[in-house]
Amino acid sequence: MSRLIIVSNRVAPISEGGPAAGGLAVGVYDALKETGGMWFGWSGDVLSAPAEGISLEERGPVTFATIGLVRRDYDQYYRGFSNATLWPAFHYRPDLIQFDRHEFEGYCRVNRWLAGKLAPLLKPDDVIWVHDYHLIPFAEALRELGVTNRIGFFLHIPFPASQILLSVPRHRELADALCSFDLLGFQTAPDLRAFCDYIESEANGSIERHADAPCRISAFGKTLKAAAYPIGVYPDEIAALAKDGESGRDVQIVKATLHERKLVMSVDRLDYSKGLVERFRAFERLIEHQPQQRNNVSFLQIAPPTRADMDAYRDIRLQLEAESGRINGRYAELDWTPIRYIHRQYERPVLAALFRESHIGFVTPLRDGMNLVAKEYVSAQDPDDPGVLVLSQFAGAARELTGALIVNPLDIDDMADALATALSMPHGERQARYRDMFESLRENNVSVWRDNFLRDLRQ
Ligand code: GDG
Repeated sequence: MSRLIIVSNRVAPISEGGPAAGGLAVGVYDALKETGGMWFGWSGDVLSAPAEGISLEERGPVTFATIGLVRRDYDQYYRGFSNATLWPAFHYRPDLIQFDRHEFEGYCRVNRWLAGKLAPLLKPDDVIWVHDYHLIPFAEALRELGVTNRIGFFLHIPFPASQILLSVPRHRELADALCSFDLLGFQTAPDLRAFCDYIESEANGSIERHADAPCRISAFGKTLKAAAYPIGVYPDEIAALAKDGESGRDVQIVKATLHERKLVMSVDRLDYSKGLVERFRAFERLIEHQPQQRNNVSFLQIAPPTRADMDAYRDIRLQLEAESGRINGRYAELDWTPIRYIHRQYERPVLAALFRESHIGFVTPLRDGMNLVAKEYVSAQDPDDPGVLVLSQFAGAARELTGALIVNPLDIDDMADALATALSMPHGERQARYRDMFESLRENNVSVWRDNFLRDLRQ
């Protein structure tokens, strides 16, 4: 069997218990542990002088191959074009798009540089799987170096509608670069459709569509395949983790301080795409319109920091601090704080156990490629007494988790109503919804996601 080479912007520092906050790291690491292979990318270090070489570290069947970035590369490639241009554009936030042509050039330069570092490590039959928006030009760069291996690309975030993509300067070069891969994978059918629409309407390309196989695309003088591969989790592993953690200290503290109140819970990287401010307001609306709930429920939001050195992320943090302070100031009692907002990371087993303890998983991104937290929440539930998932229609996961209460994250009343419905949902209905969702998570777990993608890439 050929080796699997995973390439992603960030190679997660794998600690005991798995990677910390970040869906790509979680999904990719889970997928790679089983097959073994190499994971190549940025170490997360920002260096004052260019890195001399790659650091290679073996952990069981996985070799981690990492390299640091110098400050200018970090600023242009990572903070700049990846996260100040592509991230907002692909999450339907053209109002937040910043563009600087030097950053775009830095983005392409770093992709070529990384490709140059990987090429000498490759064997002829390696299969290369590149992940996410930081690395759109990566296959083109490898091809320029003469690499002829199969190269696939999976986009973890949404692919935007053509009219949004058109607002990104140099969008044509990006689409052209994407077409240098042999296979493109998207999270959902709408993302795939958006890409195909761009190819047909803006790039003069043609698409051959097949019912149960990837479509075939011809554009920019190249041919490739594309399909949707919704990423999953390992639900049974998460369920076991959650059950084991029940008696843990953190969970006991939360339980003791709840005084029998029900718990609504959310976990997100602190990102403006996650709809946190609207979510806080929806919880406020619930306790405003239904005063009897005030003594009945608490809301726990865990939001670890991410990209904290960027303006848009500082803004969302300040906004959230102001909102939680305002709402708590207005409604808190001597023995009850409505919102517990924690800007810090927790260990995976603690999160799983807290999910199991909570009556509602409140997952309401404004846009999300998939959203693994929604899947983890369902996985962690006690089958005898499961909680209810309230989920945004704009999370990719909403297409599979149809047993959730689906809401529009911009409609505060809709979300508050869903919380009220969830709080009073009968036991039988909670179980039926949970069973449906758990089954679908089992059927489409991370291995299925990986195996489907790699099967299509190898063919
Ligand atoms: C991108 C796409 C897509 C969060 N806080 C902590 C922590 N986490 C873990 C969660 C989950 C992961 O990080 C977050 O994954 P999401 O999928 O929810 O979101 P993104 O980070 O935006 O991921 C997303 C994903 O890639 C995969 O394709 O679903 O749409 O945006 O696993 O549990 N983990 C720990 N401590 C925390 O405090 N240990």
